[in-house]
Amino acid sequence: MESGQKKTSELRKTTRAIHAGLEHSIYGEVSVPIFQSSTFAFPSAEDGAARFSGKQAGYVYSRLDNPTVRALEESVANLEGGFAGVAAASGMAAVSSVYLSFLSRGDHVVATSCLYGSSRTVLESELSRYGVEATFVDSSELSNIEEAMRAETKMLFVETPMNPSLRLTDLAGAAAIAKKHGALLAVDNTFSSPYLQRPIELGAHIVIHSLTKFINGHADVIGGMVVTADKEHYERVKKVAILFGTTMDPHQAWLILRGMRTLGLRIERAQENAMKLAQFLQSHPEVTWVSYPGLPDHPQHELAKRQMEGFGAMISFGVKGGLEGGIKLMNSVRLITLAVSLGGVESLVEHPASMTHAAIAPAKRLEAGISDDLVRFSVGCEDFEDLKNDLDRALRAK
Ligand code: LCS
Repeated sequence: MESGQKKTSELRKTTRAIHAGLEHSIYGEVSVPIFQSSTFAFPSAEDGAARFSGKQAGYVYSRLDNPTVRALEESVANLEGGFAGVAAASGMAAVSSVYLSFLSRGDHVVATSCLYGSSRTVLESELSRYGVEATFVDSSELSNIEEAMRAETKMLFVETPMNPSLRLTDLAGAAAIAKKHGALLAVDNTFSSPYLQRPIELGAHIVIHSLTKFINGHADVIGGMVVTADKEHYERVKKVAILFGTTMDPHQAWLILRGMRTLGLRIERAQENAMKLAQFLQSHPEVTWVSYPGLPDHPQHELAKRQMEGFGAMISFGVKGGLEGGIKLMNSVRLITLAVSLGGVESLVEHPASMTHAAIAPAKRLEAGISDDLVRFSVGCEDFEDLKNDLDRALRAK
C-alpha cells in the first residue's frame, strides 16, 4: 500500500486535515463514504488467490483492510509525515500492537515514567509475563534515558507532553540516544496531535495516537493509530494488527475522519483558551501551582517553543488544601465536566491519582510527578469568559 501523502504534501496542515481522506473519491463525493462491508467479492477464484498472496491490489476482508479505514490511515500518516498508518480499535490497541510487533522475550524497554496509566500497566503487569522488562524514567532529562539504556534495549517509548504532568521529552535528543543504541523510538503523540508536533520529523520511528482525543475531538468515539516512518515497520505492525485483531471498524473511521476536519480550528481555539486559563490559574489565590508548557516558568518552555508549533490545550494544577481541595473543586464545577479523557471541544477535569493513573503504585506515581493534588484540565473550545467564571466560582466554593 502506498500512503496518500504525495498528492497533498504541498498543502498546509489545516488544509490537509480538512481534505482528509478524499484522494480516492469515486463519484466526486466530498465526505468519505462508509464502506460498511465485512467482506469483498472477488471477480474470480484466481483474483481471490492473487489478492490473498498480495500480487493483486484490492480489498478482501475488513479486518485486513477497508476503504474507509484506509482513508483515515492515509490522512493521519499524511499529517504526521510518515510512510503509512495502521488504525486500531482504541489508543490502547495501538499501543499494544506496537509492543506486540517489536518486543520479544528478553527484550528491554525504556519508557517515560509518566506514561498514560494503562500504557505503563501493560508493560509492568502484562508484557512482564512474556519476559519483556521495562525501566521507567523521567524522560524530561535525557541523561535519565541514556543511563537506563542497555544492550538488550529494543525500544524507547516516550510521551510528550506527558500525561498528566505536562513535562516534555526532547524528541531530537531521544532519537539520537535511540539511534546510538540501535533501539526503536516510539512516541505517543496524543497530547499534541500532528497539528502541533511531528515526532517523525525529529527522528522517531513510530508514532502512536489515541484518536479518541484531539484528532476526533468530539468525545463520541474511541480509536487509535500507529504511524511508522518506514515501510518495514509498517508491514510489521500491519501484520500483527491483523493477526491479533486490533483493527478498526469503518463506522468508527468515518466518525474520526469527520472530527479530524476541524482539527486545526479546534486546536487553535482550545490552546488560545488554555494559555489564558493557565495565566488566570497562576494568578488565582486558591491555586498552588500550574504546569502548562506555554507558561514562561514551565521548566521546558524553551524546548516546547522548539519542538512544538503551539503549547496545546492540557493544563495540570494544584489547589490549596491538596487532594481535598482538588476534590471539592471537581465537585463544584458546573460548565466544565468531571470526566476522564481529553482533547474534545468540551472542557473536562479529572483527578489522575484516583482515576486514570490509579493502577500505578502511589510511590511510583509520585516519582513520575503525579502528585495527589494534581488536577488535570483538558481545555475545550467554549467561550473563555464562561470557562474562567466556572473555574473561579468552583475554586472559591471549595
Ligand atoms: N495514550 C494516551 C496519551 C492517552 O491519554 C490514552 C487515553 C491512551 C493512549 C489510550 O487511548 P484509548 O484506548 O483510551 O483511546 N487516555 C485517557 C485519559 O487520560 N483519560 O481517559 C483515557
